[in-house]
Formats: sequence, C-alpha cells, structure tokens
Amino acid sequence: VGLGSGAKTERMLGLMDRFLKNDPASLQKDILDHVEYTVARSRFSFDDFEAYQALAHSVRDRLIERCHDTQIYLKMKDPKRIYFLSLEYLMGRSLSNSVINLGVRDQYAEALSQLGFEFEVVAEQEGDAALGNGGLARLSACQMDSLATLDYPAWGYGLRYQYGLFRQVILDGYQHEQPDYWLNFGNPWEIERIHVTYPVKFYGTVEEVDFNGGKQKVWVPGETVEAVAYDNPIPGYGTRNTITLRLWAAKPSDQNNMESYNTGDYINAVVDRQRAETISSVLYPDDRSYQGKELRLKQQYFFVSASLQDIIRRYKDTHNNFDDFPDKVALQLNDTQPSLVIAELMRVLVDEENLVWSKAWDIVCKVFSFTTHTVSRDNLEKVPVDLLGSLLPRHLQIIYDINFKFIDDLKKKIGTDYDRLSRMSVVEEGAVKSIRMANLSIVCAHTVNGVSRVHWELLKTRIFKDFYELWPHKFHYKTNGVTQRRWIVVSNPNLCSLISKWLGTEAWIREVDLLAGLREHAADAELYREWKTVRMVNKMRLAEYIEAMSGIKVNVNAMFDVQIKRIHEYKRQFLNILGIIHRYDCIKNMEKNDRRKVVPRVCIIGGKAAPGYEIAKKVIKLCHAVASKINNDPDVGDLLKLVFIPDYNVSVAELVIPGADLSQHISTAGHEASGTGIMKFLMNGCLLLATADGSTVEIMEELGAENMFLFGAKLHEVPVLREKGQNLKVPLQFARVVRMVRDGYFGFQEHFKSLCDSVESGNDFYLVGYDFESYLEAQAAADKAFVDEEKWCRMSILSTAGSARFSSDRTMEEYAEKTWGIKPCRCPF
Ligand code: RUG
Repeated sequence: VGLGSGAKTERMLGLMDRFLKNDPASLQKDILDHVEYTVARSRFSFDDFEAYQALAHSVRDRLIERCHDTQIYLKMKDPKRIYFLSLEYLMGRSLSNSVINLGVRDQYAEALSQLGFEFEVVAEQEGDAALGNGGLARLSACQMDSLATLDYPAWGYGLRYQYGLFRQVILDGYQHEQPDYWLNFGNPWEIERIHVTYPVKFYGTVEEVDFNGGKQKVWVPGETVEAVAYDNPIPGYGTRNTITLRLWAAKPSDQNNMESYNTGDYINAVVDRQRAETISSVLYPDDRSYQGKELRLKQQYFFVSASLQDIIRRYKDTHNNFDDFPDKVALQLNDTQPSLVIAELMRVLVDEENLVWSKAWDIVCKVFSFTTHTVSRDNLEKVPVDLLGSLLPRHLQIIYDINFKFIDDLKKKIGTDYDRLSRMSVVEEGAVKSIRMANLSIVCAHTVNGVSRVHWELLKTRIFKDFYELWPHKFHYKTNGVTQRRWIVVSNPNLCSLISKWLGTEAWIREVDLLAGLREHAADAELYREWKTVRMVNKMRLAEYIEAMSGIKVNVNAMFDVQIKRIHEYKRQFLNILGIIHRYDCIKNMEKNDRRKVVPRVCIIGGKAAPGYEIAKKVIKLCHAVASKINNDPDVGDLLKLVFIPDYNVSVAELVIPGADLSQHISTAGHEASGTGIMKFLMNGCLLLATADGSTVEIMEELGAENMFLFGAKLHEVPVLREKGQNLKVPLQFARVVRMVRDGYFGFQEHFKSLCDSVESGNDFYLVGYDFESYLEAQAAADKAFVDEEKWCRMSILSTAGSARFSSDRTMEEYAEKTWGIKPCRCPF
C-alpha cells in the first residue's frame, strides 16, 4: 500500500499506539489466546515450553507493530539509511532482551506469575540463535541493538542458516560436533515474508549483444534460486524504533527445470530443486579459513544479490534515477564475506540500469565502507578465479575491469614498482590465480575501518601498508563495543538495579557515559557491601550451573577465573592450562601447612574448536585430562578446581560472565584485532588478566594499568622474539610443566605430543614459553589482590565505571557520524 501524507495516513498513525495494550491483565489474556490459537494447546493445560511459545508470540505481535510504525515513519522521512551486510550474527536468545527493550518485562513477569509461571523459568526454554562463529558475529548482534536504540535508520542483512554453529558435545574429554537444527520447534522471532522474494542467478555465460549502436555484455545465467526474506525485528531500548534484520533463505525457483519436468525426469527435477535449499542450509564453522569452497561463495553471492535487489527496490520506491543513491544509501561491508556486492552493484548499474561505467563507478566509490577484522595477511580471503569465473562469469569480468583501471591509475602514481603493483593488485597471480577480496574492498570503499587502535596501527604498518601509503585518508578505526543492555541489563539484573540505585537513574542504559558516575562511590563501604552481595549471588548461580552440568561442587569463596572464547592457538588456552598445571604442581609440592596460604581458585574454560582444527581439539582434551587429575586429588581439595564448560554460546556467556572474578584475555600481542569478550567482563565488574593486545590497550588507558593484571611480550617485541626462535630463553617452570604433559602425567602421552611440540624446540610461534614467567607473575598479583577484599571490590567497581567507552552505542555513533553520514530518525508515535 502506497503511503501518502493524507488524512487517512494520519488517522492510521494516530490509532496505532493503541492497538496492543501492555498492562498485566491484557498481557495475560494475550498469552492465553496464543496458547489456544497459536500453540494450539488448552489454556487449562500447558507447560513451560508452551508458555514460552505463547509468550514469544505475544511479544512478537508488539514487535511487528513497532516494526511497521518504524518503517512507515522512515518511508515518510526518507533519510539516508545504513545497510549492514554480514554473513554472521550471533543473536542468542531474544525473549528477555525484547521485553526489556520494549519496557514490558515486569508486566509480562506479573502476567505470567498470575498464570502460575515464573518468567526466568519460561525464558530458559528458548534456544540460542547461533548464526555465527564468534567475536565478529556477536559484534554484529550488539551493533544491531545499538543502531535500534539510537534510532538510526538501519537494516541488517544476512543468511538464515538452517543449521547454526554446531553443538559441542564432549565425550571422554574429546569434542564432537552435532548439528544445530535450531528451527526444529519453529522460531517465533522471525516473520516469513513470502511476498518478499528475489531470484538469484548463478553460472551460465556472458554474451555480447548490440545495444544503442554499440556492444553490451549480457550475463545469461544457468541456474536460478529464489531468496525468501525472514525478518527478525530488533527493538531499540527506550524508543519505539524497531529495526529489521532481514535474513535470506534459499528456495527452489520455478524458473529452472521446466525442461526436465517436460521430458519426464520428474525425480531428478525434484532432487535438483532440493539442492537449491542447501545454499542457506549450513553455517561454515571455521572463523578463519574457508578458502576456495564453492558453497561458501554461493552463500556470499546469494545473500548480497538478494540484499542489493531489496535495497534498490526500496530506493526506487521514492527515486526514479540513481543520482541520489549515495545520499540515501550507505553499505557497510562486515569483513570481506559480503564484498562480492561491489561487483554486483557495478553489474546492476551498468548492465541492467544502463549507466555508463564512470557514473556507476562514482556511485560505487561513494556508498561502500569496509571494516576488516583480520590481523594477518595469511587469513585474508581469496577466491580462486576458476571458481568465480564458473559461478559468476560476469562478476569476474567486472572485477578484472576494476582492477585494470586501478592498476593503470596506480602506475601513474607509483611508476613501475612491479613488486608493489603486484602486492596491491586485486588479482593474485600464482599457482592458483585468485581474487583478493580485501584488496577489492579497499579499492572500492571510501573508508576502511579497523576495530581497535592497535589494529589500525597494524593495518597501516603491516597488513595494508601499501594501500595506506596510497590513500592514508581512507584508513580509520572504530574501537569495538558491546551492548550494555544485553550484557548488564539482561544478564545481570541485580547489578543493573544496583547501578541504577547508586547513580539515581536508569538513564545509563541509554546514555552509557553515566556509568562513569560510579567512580564517585568507589570508596563507599555501603556500596562495597552491596556490590559483593550481588557478585556472590551471581557466583552461586554459576556454581549451581557447574554442578548440574558436570557434577563438580565448587567453593563459591574461591576466585572464579574464567577464559571463555573460541579455542585458538593465538588465544593461548594452552598457556592457561599450563599455568593451572604449575599451580597444581606447586600445591602438591608444598608442606601441608603452607597450603593454607594458597588462594583457592576455580578455573573455568569454555569454547569451541573448529571441527578440522586438530591442535585446538587437543587443547580441549588436555583441559579434561588435567581436570580429571586435579579435581580428584584429595591433596588439592577446594584449593584448585578446573571445569570445562561445554557448548559455550551466548546464553552460557550470559550466565558465566556475571559470576567471574577474573577473566583471561591472553592472546599473543598482535593477534587479536580487538576482542569483545573482555568488554563484557569489564562491564560486569570482573577483573582482567590480559596481554597488551587489541582493544585491551585502550581499556588499560581507561582503567589505569594498576586496575588490571597485565603481562607478556609487547607488540613491537614479538617479531624480534620470533627471530630468536631456538635461542629464545624459556623459564624452567615452563619446561617442567610441558614435560609433565609430555611424560604422560595426565595420560594420553601420544595424543599430546604434537601439542607439546607446538610450543617447544623453536616452534613456539605464539610465544607461550616466553610469556610464561610474566604470566605467572600476573597470576600471583591477582592472588594477592583477591585476598585484599576491599581493594578487589574497588577495582571491580572501577571496571564497571570504566566500561562506558566500550559500549557499542559509542561505536555506532562514531560510524554514523564519521563513516556512514547518517542521522537518527526517531519514530514519534
Ligand atoms: O578475531 C577478531 C576479534 O579480535 C574481534 O574482536 C572480532 C570483532 O571485530 O572479530 C574477530 N574475527 C576476525 N572474527 N573473524 C575474523 C576474521 O578474521
């Protein structure tokens, strides 16, 4: 329905707010109606899960209402919009977050309680939406929350995988992967838009046809797949604005296979149709290498083609040429996975909209911004030319043309420095001729952002040095952030109330800088008491979870020391485990009396290893082997426990982070582009044991080094230390603990051999041995501080107070102002 500004529209807008009521009595009726008519159960008999389903549908109605209001308003105002393109989103659960952002949590809790249900128990019924791997994907989710809350006219686009990130099951200490068919019981948080579908084409040939007295290239595709939109509403907090994360699912298209049907090959035609659906069926579970996979490339193109058709359709609703496109559209590339959209936009503008190349190129250069999350050149995405040429022949030609013109211009600027020209080329020659997706993105984007200041330095001096020297103005950074709504308000309600009480306002939930006001109270004994109580309750909740999951009873007065994140060599979970072995070894070798001086610890590790990442999987096994030794040793008792939390995901993080005393972020300097887990711990008043890597450096500046436990080789020292290789001095304690593993003290001697080899005899690329001594010193400093309860509590309060800068609200404001050129557009209804 077209939207005019006439009296009818005004009247409709006036009526809207009154469609759904939010008082507990109305909500109760609403829930019961959904029990009867949506879940199809009797209102006299339904269980927690059915209550969850009904509740979710009731919330969904309110989300839909707000989504519509927001879109109507945006359509009226037609502001410049940001389109966020990302192949991964780690949304986690939606219920609690939605009702909090809608401001109706207490009303729903009351309505449920009157029906005999408890909100927390019902909320636990929800599974995670895990359409992503790790940091990059959770960052996208946090940013969507901030964009909605800050009233930015934004859309998120991605893929609706049928199988999210695998479920991790541990059997005998080994990781096994199980498919996550998360849609099994339906998904109330999405709206299937059967009328929003686009054809996406693949394969075929490029032909030259006569056009306007000249020749024009035309792509004649060989296969068509239909993209169907599934909208996931993202409500802002304290605003009616609710933006949309639109995820695409692949469905067979009726344009294929008519031939087969006609020739009677019915079965093959059906099988062929089913194949189309595989495009959006599964998320690739490796967050760093996916080179050269056809399905992956198909996923990328499928999602960007559908998204771009949708974006252009929306633009054309109100514009009849492309002159204003850059003033109305900003396209954000979240890493290189969406970068094919560059070639796709050129193709659409030149081949379909008949713009001349120079005009199309001018538009392309104005609309794209690119954020890279990578720190190593080796991890940059490359697409083999053969693969791209067969799947998307016209796009390959366009990329060649872009590169040809770029190199031509470059030669005029830098002359015939062939080494540099070949490094900067979008096309990599070599055994496997490939397209460098990062180079393509940099050439076309007006802005290239890193995700922390250190990352920006690395981009300028190492990863994209040649490009930086050519276009210094393009390179910037926006330090990542996380949303305080998910990571305090939803996951740590007691801390949330305490903060609001001491700040005298809840406004910090939208205006996060107010958190700094806690500094004023950092020496207040009353706050200490309340702060400690809140933290203890969270620890008890975590202890219960650990016992339920692993049978291990932990001492809540011990320091809860947590490292939860993807398992990677550079993140050095191995260093953590070797440190735990050292601690164990010390306890064992102590006189009984001296053991009383030991600060008790519960070490908690969690994370998934990519299915093909052998060394990472061995780290998980080692963790279990060491845990089984330590946890069953009567000499150790409550002084040390090691727990591996299986199937780490967003909702597990929501439980673990508020209960952590100390958290570890111990990557080798220069390997973590930013790190965002650390920010969630910081917000929750957890103390940090960390290396000066990624955003930790900025956190340290904000908090003061005295409020953290820092250790390890600095960024500039790492290459020098690596040079030394064999001759690098490693402490005796290190050799001893590695030997314990090597000699089979924890069993599985043969299995752990390659793991030990990876940190010894000049192989120690991640400097585990070199950093071991300073790691132990930092751990000792943490022990010392923990015993001084007042000091610890003060540091904890200062951590939360210092976390405002690491909110994704700040990050999104910076992007909006400095990169995208968009302004808030707040729905007034
Ligand atoms: O490893 C990085 C993290 O340091 C960063 O915090 C996160 C969000 O920017 O992105 C992670 N990342 C990088 N995930 N995938 C990549 C691809 O190289």
